[in-house]
Amino acid sequence: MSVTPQDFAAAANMQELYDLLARCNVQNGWNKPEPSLWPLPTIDFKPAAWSYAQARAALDAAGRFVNTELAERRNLILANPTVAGNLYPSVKTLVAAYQMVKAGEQARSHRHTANALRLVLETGENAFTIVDGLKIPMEPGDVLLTPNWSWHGHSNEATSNAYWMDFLDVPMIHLNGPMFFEHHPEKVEPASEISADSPNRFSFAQTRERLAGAAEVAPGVRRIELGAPALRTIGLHVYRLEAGARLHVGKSTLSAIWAPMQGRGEASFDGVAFAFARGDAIAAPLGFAQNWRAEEETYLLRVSDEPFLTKNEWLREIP
Ligand code: GTQ
Ligand code: FE2
Repeated sequence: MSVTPQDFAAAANMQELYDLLARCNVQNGWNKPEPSLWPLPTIDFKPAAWSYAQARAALDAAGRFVNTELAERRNLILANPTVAGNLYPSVKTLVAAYQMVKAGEQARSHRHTANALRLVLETGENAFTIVDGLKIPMEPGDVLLTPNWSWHGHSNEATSNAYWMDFLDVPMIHLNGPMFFEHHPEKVEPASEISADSPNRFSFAQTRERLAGAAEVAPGVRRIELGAPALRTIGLHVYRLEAGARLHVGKSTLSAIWAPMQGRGEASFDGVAFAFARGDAIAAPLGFAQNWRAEEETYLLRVSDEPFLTKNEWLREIP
């Protein structure tokens, strides 16, 4: 029986009001076990790290059992283990994966509303990502973009396997709902033209050159942005630390995944330290101060949700 205005008028006490509200699918906003708003961000995702040496061996094993007929992608999702039951995001807003395409193999073309990028770790000559009909060379240290709804597939025409890292904003799409995905009608999109200077490619050579001319942001530390921003939802920055240099990053609402493009050292999050080497992945969720130290000259790619946060004025320091 539906609740009438007269029922509310007749309520004799608070409990009777609560009983009526429950029958209308309404929760009172003043007496809840958990508040809906609170003064400062809560911490759920914690820092985590993955080793490329381990991931590479896992991909080689997968290469023995999983072919590109069976798999849309031969990839390993870096699900952050610090949140109980988490099977997908690396940080709240982003996911990273390792992927391998064998020598002579192709990964079929598709498109999706998720924005994606790759950091190339190992390739022979003539490994390509095909983006909207153009072959983009994949060389170690390159960062390649596949923006929202662009066709993309991978074609490894080299004599050795190709390994890289993928980064996607899929967790934002899971939250907001605008998920679309389709296969290319021709399986692998035909492409003959090689586009080495595509706006979707930031070659490592060009990144190194730009960093050499960039101003210091801290002693021995330089930083550039790739694109402005690279993707609507994802910002890309590369930091170069000289041997022995340190980088402090304050606590903020930014969520990022860091990937050393070269070098090695240690990253410490409020006292919890991870040694890192080239190709590793380090999840830096919101709410942790970071201290990076380079043991040799080190290039770090930072993949973050900065454009998404700044657009909404949600990028803030956390005291
Ligand atoms: O290479 O297109 O790791 O669509 C996850 C989803 C890679 C890709 C991933 C993808 C891709
Ligand atoms: Fe994709």
